[in-house]
Amino acid sequence: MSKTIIVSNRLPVKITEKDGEYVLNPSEGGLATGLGSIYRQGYNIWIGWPGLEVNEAYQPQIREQLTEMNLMPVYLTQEEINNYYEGFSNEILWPVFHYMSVYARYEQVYWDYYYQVNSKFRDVVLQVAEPGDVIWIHDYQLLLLPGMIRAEAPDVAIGYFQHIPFPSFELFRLIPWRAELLEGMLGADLLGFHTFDDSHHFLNAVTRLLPVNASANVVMANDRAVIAETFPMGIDNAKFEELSDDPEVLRQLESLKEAFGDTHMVLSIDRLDYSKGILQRLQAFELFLQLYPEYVEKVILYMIVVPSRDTVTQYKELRDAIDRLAGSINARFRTINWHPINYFYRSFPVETLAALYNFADIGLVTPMRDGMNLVSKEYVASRKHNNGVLILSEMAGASKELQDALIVNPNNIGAIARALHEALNMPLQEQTRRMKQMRQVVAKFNIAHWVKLFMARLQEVKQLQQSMLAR
Ligand code: GDG
Repeated sequence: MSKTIIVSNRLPVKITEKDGEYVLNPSEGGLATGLGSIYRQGYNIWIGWPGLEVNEAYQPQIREQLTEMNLMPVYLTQEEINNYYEGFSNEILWPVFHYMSVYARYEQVYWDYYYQVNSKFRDVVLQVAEPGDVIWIHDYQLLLLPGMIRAEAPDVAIGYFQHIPFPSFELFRLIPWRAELLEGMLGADLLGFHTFDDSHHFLNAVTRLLPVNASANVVMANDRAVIAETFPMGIDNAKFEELSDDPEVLRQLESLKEAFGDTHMVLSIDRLDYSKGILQRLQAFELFLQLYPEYVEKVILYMIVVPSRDTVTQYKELRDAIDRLAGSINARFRTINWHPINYFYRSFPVETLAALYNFADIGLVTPMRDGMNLVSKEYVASRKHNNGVLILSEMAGASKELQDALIVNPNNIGAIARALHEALNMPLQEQTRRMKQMRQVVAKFNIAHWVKLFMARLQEVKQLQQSMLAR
């Protein structure tokens, strides 16, 4: 019987280690939930790195525990983590794909490890893959994997989905190993991206860098038709709707009402990353207070930055710059009873996030570049009274779907400041009209829908190829 194999850099599990004891907990991210309907069934399986270096003596024991959860580990050494993950993935692909190529460091050793670790993933996949199986690979850490598997198992169906943007050719061409990366991707039968622009950029790069023929969204690679298409990812909408009525969320919502009363809350939630536009957002909020001083003591910016990669110099510098700017804005505008920015550098339980999504009058999401951006959709899904305003960057994939947000260019500080003013003055009727439209989109194109669509299309593409071969 054929099965489905999901492959991603990280397994959907959190492993913590204390005094040599390892504790495993399933992670609750949207992707893990969405793909749960697949990998938990029958012989299906999810392959990936457990997220930390596991002492060799404990590897068999953890493997056993993971097997019970239909998960299969790819163990990585510290050197592999440093060079394949921190290095090639996060210091080359991440910045270039987010249009921040000045941050890229094209080290040969990064490439060597990227190749080595992708081969390691291939070996683990091949231990379990059989003819007729469907393999779904996720994201930029594994660009070589489709090609590596195809070389050894020509008949399996391979899908690949990219969660981050695919940059324009002028950016992509900068990467020394650009052709090898594209050849790796073309091992898939179906390549999925969040937006039309991403798939278009991919197709453009392929036709300009490789000797292949392409027509519309079909690339002919070694007599195999490879299809690139758009699958905008959704969220677990039902979960956020349910959270809005959860007793713990309602309790926290009451506390927020007590603490902030009639003060308008502008909410911003991101991982620490230079692609998220956090400094520009702070500058815009400062300009807003300067342009519209009548809002002093009437508005706060509630800003959560979730720690990430902060041992890397650029991230540490960004964190310091955010600390300084938030501090200086608070020092400049604060009064005895009020300070304009509540800034947190840590993560919170999802119940707290849900309470904030419910409470905040404005969701402010202004990344410089973002594959999709799920926070914007979670804010919308949580607005059960159909009020509130979303301000959204045109550089986030989500802006293609959430067209009733106030759409801004995140580099235009003045435009963000004016959008804040417009949002605060938007009549309730207008808020409701916009929010209802967006809620319909988020509810319909949810994560389960996305998974179903991608899997169905992959089956279709595979059948199409087989019928072409039979002719
Ligand atoms: C990549 C792409 C694309 C945040 N803070 C806390 C917390 N979160 C959760 C949010 C949301 C998720 O993390 C962040 O998702 P994003 O989509 O905004 O961003 P990335 O992590 O960069 O994800 C992105 C995505 O892949 C999917 O394809 O949209 O463009 O970069 O779900 O709720 N969760 C909890 N506490 C926090 O403090 N529990």
